[in-house]
Amino acid sequence: MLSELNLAIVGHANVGKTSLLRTLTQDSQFGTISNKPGTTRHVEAITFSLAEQKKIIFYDTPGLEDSIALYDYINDLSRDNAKLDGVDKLNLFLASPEAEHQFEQEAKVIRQLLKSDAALYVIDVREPILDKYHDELAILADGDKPILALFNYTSSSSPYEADWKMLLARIGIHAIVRFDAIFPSIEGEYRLYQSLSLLIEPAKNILALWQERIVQQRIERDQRAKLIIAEALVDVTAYNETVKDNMPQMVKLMQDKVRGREQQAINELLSLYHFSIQQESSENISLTEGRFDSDLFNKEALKLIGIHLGKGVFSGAAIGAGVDLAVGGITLGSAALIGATIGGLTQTAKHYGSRIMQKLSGYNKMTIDDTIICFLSLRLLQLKTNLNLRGHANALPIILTKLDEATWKKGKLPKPLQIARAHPNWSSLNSQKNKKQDQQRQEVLENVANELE
Ligand SMILES: Nc1nc2c(ncn2[C@@H]2O[C@H](COP(=O)(O)OP(=O)(O)O)[C@@H](O)[C@H]2O)c(=O)[nH]1
Ligand SMILES: [Mg+2]
Repeated sequence: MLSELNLAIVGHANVGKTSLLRTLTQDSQFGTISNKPGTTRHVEAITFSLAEQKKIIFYDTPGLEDSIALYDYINDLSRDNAKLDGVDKLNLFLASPEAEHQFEQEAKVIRQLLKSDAALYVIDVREPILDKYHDELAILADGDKPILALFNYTSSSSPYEADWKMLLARIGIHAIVRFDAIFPSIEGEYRLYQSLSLLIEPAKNILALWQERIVQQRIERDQRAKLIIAEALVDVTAYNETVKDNMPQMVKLMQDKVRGREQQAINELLSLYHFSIQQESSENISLTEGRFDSDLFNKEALKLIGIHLGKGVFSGAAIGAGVDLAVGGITLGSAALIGATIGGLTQTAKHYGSRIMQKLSGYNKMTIDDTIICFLSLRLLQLKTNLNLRGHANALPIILTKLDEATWKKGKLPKPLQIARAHPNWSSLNSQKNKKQDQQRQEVLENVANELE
């Protein structure tokens, strides 16, 4: 049994080696990915310590760029000595002057291959078989290491898969798995490690521990994500402000604080899952450079993910006191009194001023509307679902899809969250100083998190 598994990721430039490693290690920060060949210039190791003092070490290698010339060079070097086997030939090459010059990059790959226990040979199956791939494989096969071939880019089918299988078989490589580094499937990953375990029997134990660790990491991230969301929801639900003379200004202040709180939760989720997102998009609700494109207080955005609110809700009737979107997602005090003022509130913005203030005298708490809190929860939950399934080499924008019918989207807060309404001191958005982190708040957080299934 091995105590340490050294696994080299090899293959031509630009076939997705670095992408594969990001996906397998669930870390989008690893290495540099680019559609320009030759982005990875050195061997880069990433080590994971496992239980039972075992280790797995992945090596990302540069692409074998000039394999045709290298193949000829190696054969020239060993021409006069028919007794040399593959490993001898590679060592002869590594000791030769060109290993430091013309083939410096290729030498790094071969050195790493010889030091590793096995190699994953990554193939872009969209490519037809060219001479350079043939020569590259012949060189790698000389290393006499167990090689698992990985067909990458398999999310769409390729006419060349059969040709690749034939070429691999002729070189003695029969272990093949299909995968996609950008759109990985859990089963694909499972099959990958099963195949490796068969190929490198002594590493079976390490591979099992590694898989356990990955599964455990998924579970922990999901649980932690729920708490991050619950905390944001409690903060926003418990938040209130006292009505002052200038209500539109107060509404804006509250909206900004809640937007900021949503952003904080998004940042925490992205960092929890080790994602950095920088791409652009304009579909549905998408995340651009780590921010949702559409505003939390935007009525159209609610519709986009499938929340169709009846008129009643918007006018405040359906959810008790909710004047909500009429004043930008902020709910005012008491149902009875608000009921009397709805006419005035929903008509035009100019009613927001002191005239309303007069009508509201005696009712001075402003809170965030249930609908907005539900919308917030859906946005964050959708983001969590997306991050749970997302490959770490995927740099495409995150787009929230439409939702199924659910209580949350009908604009009703779950019971555990409703409790937070009565505890303004639980909210980090409130300026009250006595933010004691009491036991009950912690319980509510956990209960809310449990509702987030
Ligand atoms: N669609 C798709 N694109 C991929 C896949 N693997 C890599 N890419 C893209 O191919 C390009 C090269 O990937 P990279 O990991 O840098 O390749 P390397 O040179 O072998 O390390 C990048 O633009 C990746 O986003 C895959 O499985 N599917
Ligand atoms: Mg690379």
